Amino acid sequence: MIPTITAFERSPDRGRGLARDMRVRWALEEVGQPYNVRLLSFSAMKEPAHRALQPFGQIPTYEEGDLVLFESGAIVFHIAERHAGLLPDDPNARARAIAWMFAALNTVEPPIVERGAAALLERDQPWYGERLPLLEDRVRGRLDELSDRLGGADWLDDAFSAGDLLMVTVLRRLDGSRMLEEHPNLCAYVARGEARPAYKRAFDAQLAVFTGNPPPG
Ligand code: GTB
Repeated sequence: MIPTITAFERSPDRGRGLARDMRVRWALEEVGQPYNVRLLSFSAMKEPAHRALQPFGQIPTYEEGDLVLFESGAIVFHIAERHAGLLPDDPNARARAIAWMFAALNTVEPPIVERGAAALLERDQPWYGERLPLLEDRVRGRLDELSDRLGGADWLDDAFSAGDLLMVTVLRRLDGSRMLEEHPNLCAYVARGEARPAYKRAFDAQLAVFTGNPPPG
């Protein structure tokens, strides 16, 4: 059964792979699962037909036979559970990889999203200049801690896992902020993720939505 995911018809990032369908595409590419993509306009995302799949009117969603999923983390977890390659077989290593999935989404992503939302939506507010350093300090705190834990390792817990996949996509949202560059090991970590062939295929596929040039094959 070929799953279908949803993605932006016109991504505000102009195909830089920052929208959350990227993590789902990457997971599917890592496990070698072909997939279809249904592109949605912003208005279609808010229609009842899409809200029946995604209660908050967002992308991505995942449809596979009778199964409909939303939340990118839940979708990546489902893919990792059903296919080899994204979670270790050893039960303890598997549990630790899942902990890193939650850490990416619950501990590291929120301050990054908060900062991004402020930069996008609050820039004209008189208090923006005072608020931004506070938001950036929160991001820096998390990056310091993550950098300390990663140290000189390639991945967060031995082999590459769905935890790394999510963490790399979360850190990529700092693109252009110069905050990641304060931690060379985190920059190298993100670059290692981006160098994976599955990542490149996923990136090219979502960029093609923006350029209108689908990758060959
Ligand atoms: N928790 C949900 C999940 O993980 O699936 C969050 C899903 C979500 O935020 N989806 C966004 C969306 O549909 C797209 S990814 N937004 C439209 C809406 O809420 O009305 C967030 C995103 C959007 C754009 C960029 N960008 O252009 O850089 C980056 C990230």
